[in-house]
Amino acid sequence: MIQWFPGHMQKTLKELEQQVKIVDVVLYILDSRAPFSCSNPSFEKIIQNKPILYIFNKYDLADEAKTKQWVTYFTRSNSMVLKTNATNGATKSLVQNALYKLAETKLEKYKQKGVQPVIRAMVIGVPNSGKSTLINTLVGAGKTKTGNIAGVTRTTQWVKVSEHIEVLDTPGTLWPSFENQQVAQNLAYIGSIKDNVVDVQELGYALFCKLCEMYPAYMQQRYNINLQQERIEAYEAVCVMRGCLRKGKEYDYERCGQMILDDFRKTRIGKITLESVEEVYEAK
Ligand SMILES: Nc1nc2c(ncn2[C@@H]2O[C@H](COP(=O)(O)OP(=O)(O)OP(=O)(O)O)[C@@H](O)[C@H]2O)c(=O)[nH]1
Ligand SMILES: [Mg+2]
Repeated sequence: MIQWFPGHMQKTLKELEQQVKIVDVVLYILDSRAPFSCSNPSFEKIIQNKPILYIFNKYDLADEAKTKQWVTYFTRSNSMVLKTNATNGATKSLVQNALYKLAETKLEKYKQKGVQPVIRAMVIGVPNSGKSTLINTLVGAGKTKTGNIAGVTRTTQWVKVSEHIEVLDTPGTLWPSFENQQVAQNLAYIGSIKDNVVDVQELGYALFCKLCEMYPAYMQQRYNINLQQERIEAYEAVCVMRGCLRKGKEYDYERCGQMILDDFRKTRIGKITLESVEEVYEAK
């Protein structure tokens, strides 16, 4: 069972409920590799009827065809969807333009008075999805701390992007319990749940099995495996080929598991999306 809901997340959710009252737009960051799993049920109550800018971030790491389907799935009224690589400078104008579009009513109202108002946006999303990176790109400077592990940002922070845009950076938040452990696993695969609260050996093997089903050609190419074999045998063959062995030639499942996770996260296996729209519809 994967479970991770530290105190600072609970505190953040409470704070978001307050901050949302003064924002014009909610910037909802999703990791393109698992956009459904990144949808936090706790956010629904918080967002209420504020306009939403869904950001499909890290789309440079994801399966393009599946991202397209997910974008359609998330397109709804009073919202916009953008695909981004938050580390890329070109993202700045894309996001700014979308913010202005979503805050059109406010802009119009103030225009009549002859002033340009400040647009306030709140950035929310699961840990490690790229919230702080996106803000730094919008500002064009390292205003917030970023890092490739879950839980880097610990407190909320308003950041001035320009004279007319302010954004709130927030700590990545999850929810009190995962009803669906597949969702929890997907979040762990993409690094939104810290590796030290999961069993890396189990997680790595589960990812191996999942990818053999979803992306057999990529797996064959990367690890030269025989997909006709039992999964565990194929996995042990990878342990041997990659030198993941302990003394006495025992399989080092943990090291192999970590390697699979790293390979996936660094797109060495390929550009992968862990869930499909069809799956979600079938589950409904
Ligand atoms: N390839 C790629 N990497 C990205 C992208 N956006 C962010 N990253 C990387 O993802 C990691 C996490 O980014 P952060 O901005 O710290 O994530 P966060 O959502 O603020 O995380 P928390 O503060 O823990 O909630 C960093 O190593 C970033 O460089 C992207 O679009 N593409
Ligand atoms: Mg952060």
